[in-house]
Amino acid sequence: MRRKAEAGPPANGTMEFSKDKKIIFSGVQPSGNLTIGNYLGAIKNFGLFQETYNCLYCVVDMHAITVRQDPAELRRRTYETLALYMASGLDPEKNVLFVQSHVPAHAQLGWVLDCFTMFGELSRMTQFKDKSAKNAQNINAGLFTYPSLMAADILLYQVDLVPVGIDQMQHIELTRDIANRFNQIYSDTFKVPEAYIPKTGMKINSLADPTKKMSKSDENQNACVYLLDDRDTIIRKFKRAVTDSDTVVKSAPEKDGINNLMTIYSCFTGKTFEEIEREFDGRGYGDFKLAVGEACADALSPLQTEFHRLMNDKAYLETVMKNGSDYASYLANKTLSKVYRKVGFIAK
Ligand code: AQP
Repeated sequence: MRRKAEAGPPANGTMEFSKDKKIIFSGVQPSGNLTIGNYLGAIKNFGLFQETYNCLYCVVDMHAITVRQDPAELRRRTYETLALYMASGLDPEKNVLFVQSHVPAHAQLGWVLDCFTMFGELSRMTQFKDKSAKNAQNINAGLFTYPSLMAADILLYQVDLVPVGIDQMQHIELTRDIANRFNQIYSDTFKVPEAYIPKTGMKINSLADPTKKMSKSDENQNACVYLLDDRDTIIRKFKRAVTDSDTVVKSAPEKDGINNLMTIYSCFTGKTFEEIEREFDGRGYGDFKLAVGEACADALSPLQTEFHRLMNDKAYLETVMKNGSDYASYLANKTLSKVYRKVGFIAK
């Protein structure tokens, strides 16, 4: 599909949204090396929608600086996150792939929405409490107002559905509250979005402490399996995963470690918990851990090959970013102008 040359969508890209399709938006922070938690909870599911929805997927670099980042690392990870989106199957001809800081409307709407988000609401956000505890030396205003910027990311595009892991549910609920509040004051302006949370994989836990979420910013490298870990490292990490003193591969409420490994195995193989229990009947945790490691390494291998191919072609990644941000800006500015007019700003 070609874009129109007259006023309207930019002409340099290759895709244009269909009026008949609903809209999807999601993002990932380039705040560390991406883990299988990010993949199974979010990125793997993004590809499910590309034929049936209009999809926008963003690398949210502005969110990443709420925690101090090394600038060169942040730049590298921004390219890498985009390449991982594509290596996971997102076709830039069918999805708008872009970098948040390339579309100024995010920051512009973020400021407006800051003025429609309550201090008490932000204070209750679990992620703010967790990250402030982890970064006690740098509890900055951006960390606190992160959810208003996330609301702007979503509301700019009149989004229907946001695929995320369960940890982001509280932020989506706040986004809905902000949208409803604004709509009530100024009449309908924003679509009120729904979250899409996968049934299996909504929360992958740490291999070192299976009561905690696996997080790319965890300092313990053995707690996480990174998407770019090599096969031996993946298998070694699963072999060392913390479980319990039982030996039977069977899910139970108190067996956090085994439940987590069963979830991961289920996500990578498509097997149900009952099938997994049957497969490992009479075999110990050792056999099971090895099988989880192998299934994970097998699934990630083609993704890694494609990732390395893409990373060798920075110019292509930059073209994808540029086309994506041009089209995203075109869509975002429509909502932003409406918002500016409604709150009483004078049009330029
Ligand atoms: N462990 C997880 N299980 C399932 N889903 C997860 N997600 C993150 N961790 C898990 C989902 O991945 C998407 C991108 O997350 P993000 O980068 O926006 O930030 P996050 O949720 O804070 O992820 P991390 O890995 O914990 O990053 P850091 O350590 O930087 O804070 C989201 O959809 C998220 O739900």
